[in-house]
Amino acid sequence: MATKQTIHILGLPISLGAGKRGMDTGPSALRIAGLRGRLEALGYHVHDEGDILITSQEIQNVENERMRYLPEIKRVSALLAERVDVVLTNGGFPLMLGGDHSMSIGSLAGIGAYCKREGKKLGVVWVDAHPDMNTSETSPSGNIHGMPLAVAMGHGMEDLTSIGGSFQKVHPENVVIIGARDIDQGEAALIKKLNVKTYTMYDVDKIGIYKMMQEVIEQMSKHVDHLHVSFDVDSVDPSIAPGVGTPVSGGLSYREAHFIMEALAETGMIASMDVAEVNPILDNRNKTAVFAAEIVSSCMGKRIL
Ligand SMILES: [Mn+2]
Repeated sequence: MATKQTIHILGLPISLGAGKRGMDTGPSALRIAGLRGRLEALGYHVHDEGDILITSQEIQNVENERMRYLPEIKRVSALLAERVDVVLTNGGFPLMLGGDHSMSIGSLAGIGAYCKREGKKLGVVWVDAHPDMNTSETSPSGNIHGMPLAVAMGHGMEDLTSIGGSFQKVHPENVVIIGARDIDQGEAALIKKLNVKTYTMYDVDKIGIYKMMQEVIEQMSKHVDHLHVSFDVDSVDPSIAPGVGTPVSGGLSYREAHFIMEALAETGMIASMDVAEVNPILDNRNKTAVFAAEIVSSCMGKRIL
């Protein structure tokens, strides 16, 4: 077997972006689910860099109801961005464990900075029940975990869009959202304005997973040379993954989720990954973290045969 890339695990045990507890133990739950061993079994070297420490929610005040916990989220996102950039610059594969989906502000800032410096075109496959395209103006809750994809495309507060450098980290035409079924009004407007390719659950049902992934891969292969997968575990139906930040019924099936990962892995284009919103408080015997660890394995090339 050819020497495989080293996977660098970076944990961001954050739940400030959701404003509720639980996802801050997500990285531990994923490790307990045997993530490292699963990846080593695929032939990878794995370097677990541990977690970035986050100040407890209980000792912070919400200063801005439109952008809850902004100062701490901004601080740790900048730290994560720097570490992701270093891993990529040294030729490693960064695997980010969340934490709520605000984690992707930092990961995409770091990946975007690396790609800009190296002249690479970044593409993002966002697998999620939510498009995470709110801004401080449109968000009904002020929870920042509903904003990371907008931030990565340069929309939202300068505090966040400037992390990793003040530029658009990913161009909307190189973004695909899969599994969406809970979309706020402001998000729908921004999706239309930016023309972000969005496969809602209606589209998954209508097109079928195989043909849909052919389309996604065709779109990505045209322009992209660094493919990032951001997997929010709530994309999957809560019957499979009950332990998530924001469960929404009517999600992807077990096989649909794996097929998405297997099809992307086959392209050989995946260069970084986030796993977001594992919430052990709502879970049942760590079933959701085990599922998420299996999804990471599929994304990293595990095949049935
Ligand atoms: Mn999300």
